[in-house]
Amino acid sequence: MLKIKQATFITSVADKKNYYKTDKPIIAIAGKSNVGKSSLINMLAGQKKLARTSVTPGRTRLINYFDFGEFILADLPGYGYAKVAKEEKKKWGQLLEDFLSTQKLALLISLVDIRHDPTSDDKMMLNYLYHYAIPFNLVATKADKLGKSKVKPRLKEIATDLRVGVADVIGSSSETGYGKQEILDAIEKAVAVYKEQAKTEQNNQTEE
Ligand SMILES: Nc1nc2c(ncn2[C@@H]2O[C@H](COP(=O)(O)OP(=O)(O)OP(=O)(O)O)[C@@H](O)[C@H]2O)c(=O)[nH]1
Ligand SMILES: [Mg+2]
Repeated sequence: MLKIKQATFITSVADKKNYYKTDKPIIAIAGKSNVGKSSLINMLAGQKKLARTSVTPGRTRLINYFDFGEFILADLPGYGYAKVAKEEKKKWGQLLEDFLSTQKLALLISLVDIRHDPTSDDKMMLNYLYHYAIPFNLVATKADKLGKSKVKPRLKEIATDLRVGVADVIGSSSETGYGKQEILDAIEKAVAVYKEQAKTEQNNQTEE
């Protein structure tokens, strides 16, 4: 079972020249502004103030990297904030596509708000993931805002809407810690797969 001993902030990056290079597996966190990306990172770290959470969404255009020991977490800028102009949205799309095509990821965790139906941006995100063959999990955030009996049926609805298996959608709450272990389990699996692949690639190279 994966346990986080300590997590530290590494760096903020604005463009692809400076993407963080590491041998450790990288897990990225994506989702629209205000969905709870930074809060989720704090929950996983067991630290309240590791990633800055914001009441006013949609201002950060930076990728923030955190060292979690076994792996690196990348907090991606939020997308789809209603008040952001078209030009801004285009820039965000470019940044995201650059990132997904350049930085090799062990897993991308795509966040949606459990109370809302996935947006066209959420669906575009999934299309990128399929296109670049990036392993992903979906996390439905803010489950504490729903009555307990409503959580499971909502996860199913979200899975159907996004055409993914219901086992790929994890409910979570950064307020109560609900879903934390399930997310860590998904990360642990992805890290193991990533390391296995890296080993195979290395062996292939020595054989050549
Ligand atoms: N009730 C509840 N509130 C949450 C949860 N997660 C996040 N929030 C609140 O939602 C707001 C946005 O959270 P952030 O973690 O800053 O969201 P973000 O996705 O990082 O936002 P950007 O960085 O602006 O894209 C904050 O007021 C959080 O306190 C949750 O699980 N439950
Ligand atoms: Mg944030």
